[in-house]
Amino acid sequence: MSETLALLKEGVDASKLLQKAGEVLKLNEKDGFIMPDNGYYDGAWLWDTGFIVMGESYLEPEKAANRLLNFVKKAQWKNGFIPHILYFNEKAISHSFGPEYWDIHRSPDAPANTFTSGITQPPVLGFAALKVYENLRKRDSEKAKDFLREIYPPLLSYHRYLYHKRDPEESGLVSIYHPWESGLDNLPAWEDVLVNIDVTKNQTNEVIKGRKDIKILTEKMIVEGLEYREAYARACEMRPTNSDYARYIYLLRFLRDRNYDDSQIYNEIPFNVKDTLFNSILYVSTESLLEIAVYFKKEEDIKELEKYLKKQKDGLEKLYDKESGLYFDFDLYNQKYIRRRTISAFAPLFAGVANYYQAKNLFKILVNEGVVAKNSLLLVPSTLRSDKKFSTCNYWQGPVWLPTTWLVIRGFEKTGFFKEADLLKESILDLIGEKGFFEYYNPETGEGLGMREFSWTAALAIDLFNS
Ligand code: 9WN
Repeated sequence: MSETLALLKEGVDASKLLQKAGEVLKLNEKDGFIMPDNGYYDGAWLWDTGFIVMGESYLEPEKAANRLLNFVKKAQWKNGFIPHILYFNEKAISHSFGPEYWDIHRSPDAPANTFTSGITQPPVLGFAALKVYENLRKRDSEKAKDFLREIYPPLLSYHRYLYHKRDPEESGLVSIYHPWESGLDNLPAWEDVLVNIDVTKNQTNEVIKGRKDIKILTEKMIVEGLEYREAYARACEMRPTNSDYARYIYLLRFLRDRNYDDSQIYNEIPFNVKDTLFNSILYVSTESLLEIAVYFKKEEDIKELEKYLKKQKDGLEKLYDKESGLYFDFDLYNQKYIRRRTISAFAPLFAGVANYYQAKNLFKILVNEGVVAKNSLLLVPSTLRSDKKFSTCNYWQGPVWLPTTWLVIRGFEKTGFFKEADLLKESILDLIGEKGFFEYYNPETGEGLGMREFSWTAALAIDLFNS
């Protein structure tokens, strides 16, 4: 065990770190929501919000419950859909593409007077709600019950939207329409699908002008002492490329031009993927909804939710590839598996779908092909080293992120690999203790990358410390 962790375990640095984590969440609060960081990401993101309220619920459960309720109430569309960004107003100065790009009010389902994106993100809200409930119950069981009663119907209608509109062929697996919906924006897997999309030079040039993310990141590094050219080069190294972005915008327009109407989109969109990570997360959130339905004795809902789960489990099992020992996403548009070595391959552990032998093998792969940092602790990279796109600093192409690390830790726990899960937990907490709450980290040097004082890093550290 490393020195930092030993200190953390003794409770010396732990209390400091937890206090600091709480401060990060406060720092990033705006209009009653918690932004991913202090302003670069201007809005409330879906899966960030889920993870954030889980961590916050250990500190201030009532606040966390209200925050989650407000997010869902404000962001949800009339057809149950929950978007990946809730903007605070029409003029959000987002680092990327703001409300005007989405123009969501073309859809009759969009909420009036609210500005959101038109795509979703990994549906963590079901299990996040259950965690918030558990922590609130310790303080006030009546309030906890009221929270559950209020959050259940909108979440059920979100899941119904996903199971029906995103899986009309009833395969059990729901589809995503955009790399941003996966939450793992530039995962190497997506390049195999995005090749379907031809973008012109003009379209790429137009994107370059709109890339506030590179501009803001460059300015931040200049403030930290780098020269313009170096800062700009580093910013480009850490983020998706211009041609990725041109394709993101192509897909965004594809959805917008069809008024976000799934019946016009599903069979035509060139990015239609049965994503392992998205489906594993949905599976666990549906299990949580089932638990709530049982609690409130909702007989019809119980049958419905059990049906979704059974089909989805069968679907997830079909994504297993015996030869490599990994789970692969399925590209529905091109009818083929996407054989890339990414963190999504481990997500069925979290769903509890991977069996003992698969889990054992997955851990072996992580040790052999994952990244062992210099202090010999084991970090979970977003893309495995053996994938041809592996990079130590480019966004989801190798760097270590908290949400994916958390999913893998909880996944090994679910399959009974507690020692292995503990090693991963200790490694990541050690890294955070040493470096602080970064957006992501270089898996070899541990260097913090992207934005600082990042909300989900702080929130999930709180969760990992507590359970
Ligand atoms: C696009 C907020 C979000 C995360 C995503 C992460 C990144 C946005 C971007 O930041 O995505 O949605 O422009 O980089 O990839 O997982 O939710 O933290």
